[in-house]
Amino acid sequence: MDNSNSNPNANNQNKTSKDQQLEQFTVDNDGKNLTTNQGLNVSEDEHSLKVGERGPTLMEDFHFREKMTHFDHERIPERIVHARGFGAHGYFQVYESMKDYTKAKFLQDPSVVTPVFVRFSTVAGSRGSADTVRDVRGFATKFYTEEGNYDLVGNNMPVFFIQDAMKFPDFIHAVKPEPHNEIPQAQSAHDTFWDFVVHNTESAHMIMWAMSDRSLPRSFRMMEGFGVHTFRFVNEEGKAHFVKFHWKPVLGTHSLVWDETQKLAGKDPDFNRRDLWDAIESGNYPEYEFGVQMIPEEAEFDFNFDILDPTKVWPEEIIPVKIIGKMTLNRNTDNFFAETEQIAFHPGHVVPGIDFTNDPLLQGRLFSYTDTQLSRLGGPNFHEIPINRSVAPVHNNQRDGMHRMTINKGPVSYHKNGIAGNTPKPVPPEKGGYEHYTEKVEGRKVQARSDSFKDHFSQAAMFWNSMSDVEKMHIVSAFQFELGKVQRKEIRQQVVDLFAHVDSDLATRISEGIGTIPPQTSGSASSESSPALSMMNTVKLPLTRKVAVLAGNGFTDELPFVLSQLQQAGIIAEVVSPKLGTIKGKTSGELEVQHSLLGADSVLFDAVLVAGGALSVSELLTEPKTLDFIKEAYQHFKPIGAIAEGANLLPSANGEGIVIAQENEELKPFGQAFMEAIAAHRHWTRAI
Ligand code: HDD
Repeated sequence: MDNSNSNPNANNQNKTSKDQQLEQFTVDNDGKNLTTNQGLNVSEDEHSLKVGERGPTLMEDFHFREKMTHFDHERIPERIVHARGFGAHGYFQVYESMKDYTKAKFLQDPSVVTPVFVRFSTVAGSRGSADTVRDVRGFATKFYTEEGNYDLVGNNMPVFFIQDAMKFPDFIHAVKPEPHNEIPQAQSAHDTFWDFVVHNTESAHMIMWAMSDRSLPRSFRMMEGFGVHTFRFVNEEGKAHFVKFHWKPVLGTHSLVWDETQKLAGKDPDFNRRDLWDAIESGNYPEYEFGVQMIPEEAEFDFNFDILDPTKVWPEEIIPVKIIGKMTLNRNTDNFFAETEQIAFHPGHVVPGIDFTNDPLLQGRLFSYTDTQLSRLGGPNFHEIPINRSVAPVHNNQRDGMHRMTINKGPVSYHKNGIAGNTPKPVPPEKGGYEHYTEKVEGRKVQARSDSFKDHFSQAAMFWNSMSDVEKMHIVSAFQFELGKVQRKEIRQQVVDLFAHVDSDLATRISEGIGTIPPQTSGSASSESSPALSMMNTVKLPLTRKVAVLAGNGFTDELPFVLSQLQQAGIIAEVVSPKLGTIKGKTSGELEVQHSLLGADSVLFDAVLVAGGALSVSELLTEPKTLDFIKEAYQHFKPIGAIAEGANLLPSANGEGIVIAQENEELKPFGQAFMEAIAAHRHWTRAI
């Protein structure tokens, strides 16, 4: 990916306003004296103050006490959900003015660069859990706009488990480790989760997504994002549109294979965060296009689902996604805690031109987020933490509280006042002050749910109908794996019975092998399908894919040629060999070995290339892991290329995604075919 011309951070002049603001708070300790927090130079940092060399230790050692006290308080409460996350800085630009639909300033002018910070996360696991567990991924974006911070706090799935925020604590309690023994960590494969599902049937649609490969993203860079709720765009004239937000990754949407994710959880629990970090460090900046689906207010009731129901998608074939801009992530954090851990998102952080709807899930979220920051970040001044500061100036009469940083001058801290000329003063809407949309609302106070929210199965069936055979197979296996871990047989049966309401074929297939009675009814809750829901129909590009090049001393000359072909296409090739160091070619050339076979695994790569040369092949065979490495890549449906004798190590000489260069064959077409196989991501026909 050539980002050289599109990076506003490429030189000092082009730093975003947020980068410049953060710089004021950034401290570089390199080459500096060691001091206490009071600025006193410290002369001794290894030995506490004692009476004689063998003690006792003295209380008087203020540096020891300060160092220890700070250490003792280094931890803050982890997020109650989405505890494990990883973030990066970047910027957003709109492609064309959206002024017909919204007055949001950051969506008006393509030349305006809006700084962003994005935090990706898993939901259920603790902060130290593995990246690749089966889970929904959070996709939260903070836009530092000139009108204040706008937070789009979404997920990588477009629907949610529940329809009313009242149920959120129950749902989270059910999915988190069970309270009596705190088992299992970061997994939904346990009794309480599935007990919740069968008793809260509104979750059926989201369960289909959670059991699909969407739960196993190959990379944060290859993951869609969704605002989930229906929001509102409001333009200068006060005209409103209902709107749903989408992030579409430029690299396409791709997933791992379940067996691979489980192995990765042990081999590299940081797989997704390392991938994001490395991509940004190497200049392969992740890009996501921003899309909106819009429905004019008058059309609110034109659909066979309630557009305010967060368990429903708006099928893209009916309401197209208009692509309106692009986000690029181009800078890693300087400090994980200060930035990624302390960032505080809130769906209620909006700007003029973006408003809420009456979605009862969204309404509840509007309370929860600020509330959670109070205990997580220790008080009401978390907006002053550098990563949370808006780039727009902040002036109000809020005062004091724990950890207040701002020094507000003067005697006035109230409105209205005469002493300060009644400032800070409210700004009228026509001058940019936020005005809530004047929606007309009437009705009785009730604790109930609209009948229009009560169809729990049609879109779950639509999702199932939209999947390819392989995707369906993975969904069934996921259900079987999860339910296989459920101890209570009656819950397993209830799940089968519940999903019989979605699609009897699905339920019958789930039922096979989990000791339950298959459904007695047949049929499906919907005959509709939406091709946009299948990941098979996504963008397929070889860019930034990682290839393990298995080679030993004596590799033949074709290898360097193919490697340069791959490099030119933006593919990352890393040499794996029995030993670290360098390996020599049969006639010429030398290659640096990046991984010894001991430390490398096929699950860490997207594809495998085996070098030619009888010597190289026999050296590879001195390490028994070589054959397992290739076999595992094959079982995970990955593309495998081999040059000449290298083909002898393959478990199969033909089949989808297997590309072999015979001796003396022209190499260019081989390289091309291998790259196409890499772009295809996985070669699923091996499974059928
Ligand atoms: Fe939430 C965090 C996304 C429903 C209450 N949520 C949180 C994060 C994401 C989401 C991405 C992590 C943000 C970060 O990286 O710091 N949440 C969602 C989506 C939902 C949703 C897409 C449904 C459409 N959430 C939801 C409900 C409630 C919450 C219904 C409660 C009423 N969520 C929280 C929270 C968290 C949070 C407890 C935990 C940490 C935090 O906010 O800052 O307030």
